[in-house]
Amino acid sequence: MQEQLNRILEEAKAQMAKAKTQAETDEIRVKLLGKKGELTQILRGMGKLSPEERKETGQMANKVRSQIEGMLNDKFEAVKQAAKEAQFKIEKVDVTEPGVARNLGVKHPLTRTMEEISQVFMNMGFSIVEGPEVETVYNNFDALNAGPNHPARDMTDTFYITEDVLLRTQTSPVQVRTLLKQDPPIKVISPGRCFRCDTPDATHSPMFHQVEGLVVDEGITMADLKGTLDSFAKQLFGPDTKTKFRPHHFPFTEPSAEVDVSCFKCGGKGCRVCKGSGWIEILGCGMVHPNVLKVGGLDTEKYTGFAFGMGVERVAMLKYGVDDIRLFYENDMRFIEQFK
Ligand code: 2NM
Repeated sequence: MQEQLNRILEEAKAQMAKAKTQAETDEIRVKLLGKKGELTQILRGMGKLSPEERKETGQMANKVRSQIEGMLNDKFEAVKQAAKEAQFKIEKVDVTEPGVARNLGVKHPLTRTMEEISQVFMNMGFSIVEGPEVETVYNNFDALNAGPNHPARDMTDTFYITEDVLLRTQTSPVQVRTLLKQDPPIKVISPGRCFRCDTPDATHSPMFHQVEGLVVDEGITMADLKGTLDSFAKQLFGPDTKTKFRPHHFPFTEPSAEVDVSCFKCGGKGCRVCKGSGWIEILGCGMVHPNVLKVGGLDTEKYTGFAFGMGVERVAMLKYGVDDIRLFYENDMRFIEQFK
């Protein structure tokens, strides 16, 4: 029986050396020490022994048992530690590995330009107003002092939906709505889509974008107009930008002007962008015509105002050196992704 015990102890040592996982050590524990385990069987068979033998064998069996238990516990801890270290190895973060490049989207160049223009005016205290792209003929033409025979009303220039409803040809009807709704002081810009019956080419598109502005209060003068637009040009094109106001004509303003900025590419010396002149036409403007102010029910002796408008595509083409307006609408990612 003592021999058997020694054999069990040797076997336990051998098996334990092979065990690699917690499950394997548990298996050994059950096989040797469990209810039906080898050691348990031996202890059960001790009843048949003489009292002396029983005492001696009992002591030995207990010693073997506690030896095996000690070994099992050591092994269990060692295997547990090894498993933990293996897990740490798998989970290790190598901070020197290169990152995964994420392909981020970009804002469309027109959205970006429109936002840049809007931001400059917001910084100067303008609010943004929006209105419908489908407008009344009244808001788009009559209220803006375009006489009944004004050429802009022509069927061939304007998308009419009915006799009284059209796709707006500019965003100024939004300002008419503002005049009808709000008392001075008024200081708004209206960015948005416009539509004109044009055949597409490098500089024309039947759908395009504008940002127009309107300021109305007591004592607004041409000096406010010039100061505001000169500051705008410097903020959008750089602090060295100069402006030039040339007389022009619009039905809704009197006097009216077109504004040129000194070429931001060559600084005024003359290049391809400014076609050698050193100047680039950027917007139209003027003092709001009394007939337009009257639409808002304003006393034209008390209130005056200025207004302006610019094409977003034109600004974007100049700023980013785009030579064909149609590129903005083709959604070719090779074009759009260049504006990162
Ligand atoms: C332009 C040029 C000049 C303009 C006028 C108005 C309104 F509604 F106040 F009459 N809004 N925008 C205006 C004036 C627009 O675009 C080239």
